[in-house]
This record gives sequence, structure tokens and C-alpha cells, in this order.
Amino acid sequence: MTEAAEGDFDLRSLADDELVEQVHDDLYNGMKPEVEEATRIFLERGWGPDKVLNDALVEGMRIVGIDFRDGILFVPEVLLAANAMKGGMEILRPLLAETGAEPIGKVVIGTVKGDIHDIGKNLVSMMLEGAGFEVVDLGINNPVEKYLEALEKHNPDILGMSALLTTTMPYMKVVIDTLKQKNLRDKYIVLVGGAPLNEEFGKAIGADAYCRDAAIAVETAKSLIAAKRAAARAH
Ligand code: B1M
Repeated sequence: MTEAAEGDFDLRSLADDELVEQVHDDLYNGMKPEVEEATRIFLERGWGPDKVLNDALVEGMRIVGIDFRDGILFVPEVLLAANAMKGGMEILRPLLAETGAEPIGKVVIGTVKGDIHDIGKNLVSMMLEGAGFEVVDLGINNPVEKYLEALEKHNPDILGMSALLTTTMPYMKVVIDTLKQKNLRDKYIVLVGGAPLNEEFGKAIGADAYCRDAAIAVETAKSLIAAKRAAARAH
């Protein structure tokens, strides 16, 4: 905890690096209004939204994750931290999503059944929107029926699935296998992501790609859509 965090003071009086540290502390302590104010201050100081997101918010949540893993923080505290993070993310959302261009593709995305983690998935949605995709976000805890219903309704190019638990990541295979059974697998590009996954897992369950982070999700979505459209033109 920085000295400054102990008293009531003006966040504006802090230099950039001190303010970054302060956001990490405020996130850790679940102080949503302070995280929101600091987010605004960074933007006023000319920071790009992606830099505020990565250096202040995502890094702060990484620190929370370490202490959660080590049993120093517990679910209620982490929920408060997540809520504070979402406050900052909401301020950045319109900036990250600023694009006047025609949608370059459509994505249906959701966290799988049994899993309520949504920060990473929300970030991926925001970055995809920012890159010009139309995103249909199904939220958390999605059974296979929910995915199927949304695929039929929205007819997207891409299905994105997120899982943060080793116990819920196998459910992605249930969804992919169901698509195969219904002869729908080849209709969609399937991208998966979430902290416990890796490339090998993505391949093993039959996804088109595993995306380590939101930036890679955007790159992968763009390149696989371009490849799919090129292949369709060639036929
Ligand atoms: Co949870 N939790 N949690 N948790 N939680 C983890 C995941 C854990 C690793 C913490 C730990 O022990 N170190 C651990 C999982 C262990 C494991 O399975 N191996 C864990 C656990 C155990 C649990 C509970 C079981 C705890 C309990 O109840 N005893 C419980 C489960 C609840 C459930 O889901 N059924 C639980 C609950 C919670 C909270 C509700 C308190 C809260 C979630 C709040 C919310 O999301 N609204 C929470 C949080 C916040 C975390 C940690 C601390 C942070 C996750 C996060 O938001 N990271 C997390 C620790 C960690 O991951 N280090 C932890 C920031 C986010 C930006 O990163 O989500 O990885 P991430 O997303 C990235 C990439 O992964 C990728 O791009 C994103 C952006 O760059 N990506 C995708 C993600 N999804 C994608 C989808 C794509 C593409 C890329 O599709 C195309």
C-alpha cells in the first residue's frame, strides 16, 4: 500500500507512475470510484485507452489474482476488485470501441456453463468491437443450448468461448462436439480463451485457435475471417 492511499488526498497530485501504483492499490481494495477517477485522469493526461487498460487495470487485476491464488484475498474481496475494474473498463469501453467503419464480421461470445468469470471475456468483446466487429455477448454460465440458439439467431462468423477454471474448460469440447454432431462445426470459426487454456488444449478440443489475450483474439479473428472469405471466393 502506498503512503498516499492511507489518507484522503487528491489523485491529481500524483505523478503518472505514482498514480499507476495507486490504481493497483485501489483495485486491490475494491475502491471503484477511485479507480474510475484515476482512469479519467490518465485519459485527461493524454494516455491512450489501451495503455490505461493494460498498465493500470489489467496489471492491477494480475496482482489481485496472485494474492487470491495464495489465499491472501478471498472471493468477497476479489468481487469488489472485479467491480472496481469494471468501473474503469466502462469508461474505456466507448474509446476502445470507437470505429465508424462497417462491421468486418460478427462474433457470438460467452463464458461457458459453470463459470461466472467475465472480465477477460468483456475485454475481448470490447477490443473486438474496437476493431470493427459486431459482438453479441451472451454473458456467463452458458449451456450448449444457449450457444446454439445464439448461433442460429445471429448467424455469426465466429463463436468465441471463455473459461477461467480447469473444471469448466472441458465444457468447450461439449459445445464443439455438439456443433459437429449437428453438422454445424464448419459453419463457424471457433476461438477459445481463458487463463488456464493453452494452444495444445485448443487443438485437442477442435477449436480453430486458442487466443492468449484480447489483442491476439482480435488479430486471430481478423486473419481467420480473411482466410475463410478468401477460400469461399476461390470456390
Ligand atoms: Co476466480 N479463479 N474463482 N473469481 N478468479 C481464478 C480463475 C483462479 C486462477 C484464481 C487462483 O486460484 N489463482 C482460480 C482458478 C483455478 C483453476 O481452475 N485452476 C479461481 C477460482 C478457484 C475461483 C472460484 C472456484 C473460487 C471459489 O469460489 N472458491 C470461484 C469460481 C466461480 C465460478 O466461476 N463458478 C471464483 C470466483 C471469482 C470471482 C467471482 C470472485 C471473480 C470473478 C469476477 C468476474 O469475472 N466478474 C474471480 C476473479 C476476478 C479471478 C481472478 C483473480 C482474475 C480473473 C480475471 O478477471 N483476470 C483469477 C486469477 C487469474 O486469472 N490470475 C481467478 C483478468 C482478465 C483480463 O484476464 O480472464 O485471463 P483473463 O482474460 C484474458 C485472457 O485469458 C483472454 O483474453 C483476456 C484479456 O486479455 N481470454 C480470451 C479470456 N477469455 C477469452 C475468450 C476468447 C479469447 C480470449 O474468446 C475468443
